[in-house]
Amino acid sequence: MKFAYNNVSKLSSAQYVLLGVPDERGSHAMRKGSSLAPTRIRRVSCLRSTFYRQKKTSIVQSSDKLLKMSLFDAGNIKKSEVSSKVDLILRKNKFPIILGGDHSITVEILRGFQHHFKRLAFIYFDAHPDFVCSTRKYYGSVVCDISDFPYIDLSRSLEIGVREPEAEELRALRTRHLFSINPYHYPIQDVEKTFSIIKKRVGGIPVYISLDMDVVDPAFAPGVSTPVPGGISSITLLSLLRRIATLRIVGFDIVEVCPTYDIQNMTSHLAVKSIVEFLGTAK
Ligand SMILES: [Mn+2]
Repeated sequence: MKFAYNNVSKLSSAQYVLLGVPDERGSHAMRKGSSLAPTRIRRVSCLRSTFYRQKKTSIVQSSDKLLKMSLFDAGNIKKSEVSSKVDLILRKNKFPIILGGDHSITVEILRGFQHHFKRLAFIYFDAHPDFVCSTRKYYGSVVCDISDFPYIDLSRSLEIGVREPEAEELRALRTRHLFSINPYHYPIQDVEKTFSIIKKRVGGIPVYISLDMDVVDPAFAPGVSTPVPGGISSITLLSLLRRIATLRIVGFDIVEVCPTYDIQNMTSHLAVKSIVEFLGTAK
């Protein structure tokens, strides 16, 4: 089953290319199941976005931009294929949207960016900094792993929603000068203010968005591998994505959705809505 908004039959005619990576080998979480997310998110996208009005209609036509955009769902791929596939998508001037899987997939995605950008900022939505450097190549070391890439500019990047850091990660954030908007110290729900900070930080250079669904409060997104209370609401996330979509965004991933712990697929619904709102407002 393809993502509901798939509307072209080949990669070359698409503006956006969606890929699923059903792999959770990089996760150390007790809760298993994030490898089921790409398939579940697609199925949920079709459930909600398809309805009957005279005849079967395939998508909710919520904006002109959404109607005009072209998206190709290229299916699921192996983690080992991610960087070369992303490289190919970028070589063809397309925009990659990747569904994980665990968060370590982001490292493989950004490896695929290396020949395309001299300088790249990231916006990292996550309850955790993922900035462990004492252990590497797993979902807790993503930021340390990607900071090895010379084109990643930590001084222009930021994390949003971090509320359960390890001591080692707090030190890394400080010494490596990675900015973090922490919900204990800052009202992230003030979307305009938050966006003005984001814009000041990443504005003017190409930006990659990584969305770990555990940034959202478990009340809105219970189906994640490592839920942490005190997260942002669905509407805060969606409003921020709509603002961020107007910047120079060059890629987007959604990771750590864990369907086995979800309630009525509400986390997959939010994942679909996140993509749709992004597509509906992106430049
Ligand atoms: Mn993460």
